[in-house]
Amino acid sequence: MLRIAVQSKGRLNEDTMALLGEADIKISSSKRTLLVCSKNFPLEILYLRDDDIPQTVADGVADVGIVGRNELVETGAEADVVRPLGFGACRLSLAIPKEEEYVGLEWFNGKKIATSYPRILKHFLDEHAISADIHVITGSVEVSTGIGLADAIFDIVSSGSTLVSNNLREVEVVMESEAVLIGNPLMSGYKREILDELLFRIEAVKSAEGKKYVLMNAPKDKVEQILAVLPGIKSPTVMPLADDTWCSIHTVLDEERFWEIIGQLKENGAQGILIVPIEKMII
Ligand code: PRT
Ligand code: ZN
Repeated sequence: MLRIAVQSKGRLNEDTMALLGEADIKISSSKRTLLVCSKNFPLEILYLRDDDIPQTVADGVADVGIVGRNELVETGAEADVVRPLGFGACRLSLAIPKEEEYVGLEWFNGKKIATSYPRILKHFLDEHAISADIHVITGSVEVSTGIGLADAIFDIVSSGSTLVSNNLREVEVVMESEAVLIGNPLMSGYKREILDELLFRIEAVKSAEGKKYVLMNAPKDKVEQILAVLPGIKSPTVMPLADDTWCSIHTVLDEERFWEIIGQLKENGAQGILIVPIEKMII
């Protein structure tokens, strides 16, 4: 049995549970105790606060965990990053009152900076030989300057709207973060095998993200032009139809380029274009 530590509630919980669900790992949602066993995969789910996940994995109390890279780095816990997961994207930034004139990093010399990430901030300031007073607070960092608690803040930014509504301006991005799958470096061979199976499933889910399966009928004399506009994973599949002047073309398309490509397919005479969602893709 492999034990995974996940955030019990909060920003990463929903995407984490959705990822496990898409990997067909069934977890009873009614029984929200601290530790829940999957019904169809050798996985135990340990629900924790995100702050506790890195150390729990480093100590081997959980074998793997899903947490923001920012938390992993801040705790300094000795856990390996097994795989970035592509959700929970944010950055750790320095922000100052918007009316202040920013002259560069020296602005922070002698200033008081409020943050919940003192370790990452100290490392950054030391690296740039800036001497500032780090004031640690655990919540609502963004109000610190408004109430006179600090001159600047160092906090998580995602859309930036929290900074704007607190009259702050982002001046330095110190670290980019996203949710990562972390693992205990000393995991047994048996647990590693389960982790490999979990990774295989995550890979299949992630490969299918943003992709559509597209089928269309095409006049045979236009197949070459149509194939030229299809990026496809490998070469698209071309199959004969009962009417031998037509054929059927199947391929996989990126959602992002989708409408642009469909337009070109139609111009080249493709008809009956079907777009089908892809659940998993094993490359
Ligand atoms: O209860 P627990 O301790 O488990 O949760 P928590 O309250 O400590 O963390 P939570 O759930 O808020 O965040 C978990 C993780 O999500 C973080 O460690 C980040 O890796 C990631 N993440 C992604 C974010 C954000 N985006 C985010 N926008 N974490 C926090 N925020 C906050 C930020 O602190 C700020 O107050 O949102 C505000 C900024 O958002 P914008 O969009 O206005 O810029
Ligand atoms: Zn937390």
